Amino acid sequence: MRKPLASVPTLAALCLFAAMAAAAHDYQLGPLTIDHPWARPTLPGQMVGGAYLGIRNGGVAGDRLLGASMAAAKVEVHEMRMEGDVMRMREIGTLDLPAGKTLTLAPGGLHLMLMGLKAPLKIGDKLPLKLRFEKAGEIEVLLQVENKPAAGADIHKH
Ligand SMILES: [Cu+2]
Repeated sequence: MRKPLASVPTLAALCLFAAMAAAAHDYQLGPLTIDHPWARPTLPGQMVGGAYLGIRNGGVAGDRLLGASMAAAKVEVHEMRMEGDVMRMREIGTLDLPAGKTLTLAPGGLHLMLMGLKAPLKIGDKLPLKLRFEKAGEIEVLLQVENKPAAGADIHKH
């Protein structure tokens, strides 16, 4: 007699879940979910880098990202956008997080600018990054250095 195969899909789902859990990492701070903070690797001598993450505000009230800091660099919130045919980057002080919305910092748009890097960011590095919010307070997350395709392809969510 054959064993019932009912458990196979369950097992496959579990494996998939485990694989996703290993690739993605997120953090909860009150109503805020901080999704997969990551940064691009940098070359030796490169003083600046970019860091990215998603912030979902699952609460009923708006909040605001006031800033971020880390030991390895000075961190500023930047926005990159096309003005005519010129790509411009500017510092924006804080980021509004409306209730029920997800804000995504990704290459080519909003990002955390890491300035004055003391050492190159290498793939596999995990760097503590402190995020400061107006209402939810502070949280330390790990910035994972990895190569991701540009253009908002969110591979960890597939
Ligand atoms: Cu920038």
